[in-house]
Amino acid sequence: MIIRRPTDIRSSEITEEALYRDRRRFLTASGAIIGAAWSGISLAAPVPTTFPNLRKSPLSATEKVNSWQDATTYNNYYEFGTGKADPAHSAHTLVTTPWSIQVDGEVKRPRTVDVDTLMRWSAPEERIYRLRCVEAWSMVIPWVGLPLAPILKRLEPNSRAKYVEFTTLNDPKQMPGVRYPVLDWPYVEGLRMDEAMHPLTILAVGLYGKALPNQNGAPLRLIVPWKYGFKSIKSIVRIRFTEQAPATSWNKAAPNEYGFFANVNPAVDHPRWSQAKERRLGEFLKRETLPFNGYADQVAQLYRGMDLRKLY
Ligand SMILES: Nc1nc2c(c(=O)[nH]1)N[C@H]1C(S)=C(S)[C@@H](COP(=O)(O)O)O[C@H]1N2
Ligand SMILES: [Mo]
Repeated sequence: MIIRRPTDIRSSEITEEALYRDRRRFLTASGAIIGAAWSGISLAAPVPTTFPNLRKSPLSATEKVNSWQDATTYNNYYEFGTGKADPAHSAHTLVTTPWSIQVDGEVKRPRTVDVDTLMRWSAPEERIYRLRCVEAWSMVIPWVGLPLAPILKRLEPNSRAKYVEFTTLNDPKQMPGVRYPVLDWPYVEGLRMDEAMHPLTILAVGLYGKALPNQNGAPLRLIVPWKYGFKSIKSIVRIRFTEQAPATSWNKAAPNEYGFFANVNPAVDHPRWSQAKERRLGEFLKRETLPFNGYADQVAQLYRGMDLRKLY
């Protein structure tokens, strides 16, 4: 079964969801902005809290999905601490409305776009994707996302644009973790243009049919399902088109461990551990890791002729 009916959801998850819904309701009540958005006035409007009538993408995986609890309480978001539970505890301080994204670099016209504008350009779809962390755990999550390709086209990169760089918000007032020099903040990630334009690449705005919780990268984060999780950058405030490969945070921090491409590759060990197996959250026995996280048929051709042992 791919999507669970409400009757399949354990009571522990319902409690978690109810708390989350209450918090959203509180946020809604505390500002008139959402009302304005629904009445059609663009005030750098927030992402809706639920997405009724979502189109289900045929690009979805057909595996059993992880629980809402797994997806929203076991996170990597170092701006809110390095522990897996830290983001769920601390990310409520992130203010996600209004939210706009600076677009610059190799474009016809540098500009600022808000999330609402992106939502008008491209309808959200539900896509069940695997996310696999370098630390060898994985999850299957029903993301709500906007295909990235049509959005990038609308942003009109020029002919020099060969890469896309993404940057996360860097605000010590909202993000306790950026006071510590764990990474060279802000968090930066990048894709080659053909990777960014691949139909599997999305900008996620939700999961399980609801708006993204802050710990998962609200209001807008990248999901590139064939790459290690660290490429899937959260809470994006800037999209810059570049001629050269952008310098990315994890690559700068430990270039021998984290390459620019970071395609899931069971054949190439991480310097400190094997990549051959992974633990699906909630399962006891490890699984074999699949090349390109199981998306080889769709993406392997992007890397034809490249030595993926060197270009990890
Ligand atoms: N800005 C930012 N984005 C980030 C991270 C981070 O620390 N900061 N962690 C990455 C890593 S290592 C992983 S595995 C995924 C985790 O996404 P999830 O918490 O939604 O499962 O987010 C990625 N995006
Ligand atoms: Mo990760």
